[in-house]
Amino acid sequence: MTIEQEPTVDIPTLDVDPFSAEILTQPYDFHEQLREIGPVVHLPRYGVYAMGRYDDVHSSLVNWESFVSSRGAGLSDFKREKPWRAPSLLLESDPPIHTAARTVMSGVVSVRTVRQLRAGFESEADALVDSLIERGTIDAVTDLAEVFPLKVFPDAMGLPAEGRENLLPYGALAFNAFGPHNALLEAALASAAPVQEWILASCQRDALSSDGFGAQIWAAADRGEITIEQAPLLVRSLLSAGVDTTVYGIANSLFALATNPAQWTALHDNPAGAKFAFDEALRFESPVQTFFRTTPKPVNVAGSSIPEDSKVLLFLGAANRDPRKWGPTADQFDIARRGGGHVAFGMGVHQCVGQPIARMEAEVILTALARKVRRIELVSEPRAKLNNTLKGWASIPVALVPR
Ligand code: OVM
Repeated sequence: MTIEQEPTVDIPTLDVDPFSAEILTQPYDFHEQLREIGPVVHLPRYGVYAMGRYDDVHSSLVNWESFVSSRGAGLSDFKREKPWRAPSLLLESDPPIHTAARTVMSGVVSVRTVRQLRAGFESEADALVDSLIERGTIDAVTDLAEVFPLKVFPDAMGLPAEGRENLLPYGALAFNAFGPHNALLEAALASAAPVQEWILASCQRDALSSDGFGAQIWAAADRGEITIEQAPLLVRSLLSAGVDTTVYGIANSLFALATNPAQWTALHDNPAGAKFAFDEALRFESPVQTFFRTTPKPVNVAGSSIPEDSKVLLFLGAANRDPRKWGPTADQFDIARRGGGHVAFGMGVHQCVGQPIARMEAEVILTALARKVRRIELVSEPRAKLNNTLKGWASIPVALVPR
């Protein structure tokens, strides 16, 4: 190790593994420790720096020149290690290369294109919720949060029906791969080969229908806005980031609502509040807990100097519960809060490009539930789902009491 890589003396150290099963399932005490100990903390376990305060996480996300993405948004530094797949043109790039890709994607997943999908999503949501109410007791994850996005999103992409079971394992792999090479990543990699092959094949023009997001990306290549070689990589971004994230976001919303009955009642009384409930749920239990950046130069954060070539772990989930930003009730789920301003979608040039469709999916399914379900009650212990980046649930058994 060279001198520049030693931690700066005034940066405190935390001898903790944030990717251990304990912290992945119950991160909030650790988050508090992280925020309280200082603006920047060194984690010797991985030789990285970390931030958990809202203001510092926010400023670092916005400062793409000092905190670059082109060396990877995970623990691995692409300058030193070969990435597990070809780097994403969106997530793992910096301006100006990032800009052309981003511009195309913002056009494809725009508020306008998503508006056209809304009515179709609403009828899917109504039908699903009706059938679940009929059953009475369901699993809010496997019967609901996984089912809805896995129907509407691949349809909107223009994917064939066959092989869609590969989408969740691929997302799980991609998000585990941002973390260390631990047992979680090992397990995800073990069965990954056929999954990766299906995803790769599904990014090609002839695998996609002529009217979906996939076709629109290929059309942008035909117009010369991106190259033909870039088109399948951009399709891959939507398939990587577009499924698990929404499944976790919907499941986490349902967990928060089911365990806070007064909040469910408030939503049932005013289903139009679904979009605010979703933002508050993303703040309260952020599906994407962390992303890394890399410092191409030394950088000063609130008086702490982070050395050049450092990996920096930004705790979105900790920033979203920082009492400095959210006040003394930061740890409470309150749909009246108006949690806008959270960093669950990131911030700055890389802020989630799929946001319009993610928000619409969540709003539509939560609205259908709010209208039709008077109470949602846990019937047995929820089971956490472990992932190096995503926080959420494998199972949330609930009873749905119709209105
Ligand atoms: C990508 C991407 C973007 C955001 C998240 C992500 C797997 C992937 O462009 O491939 O997670």
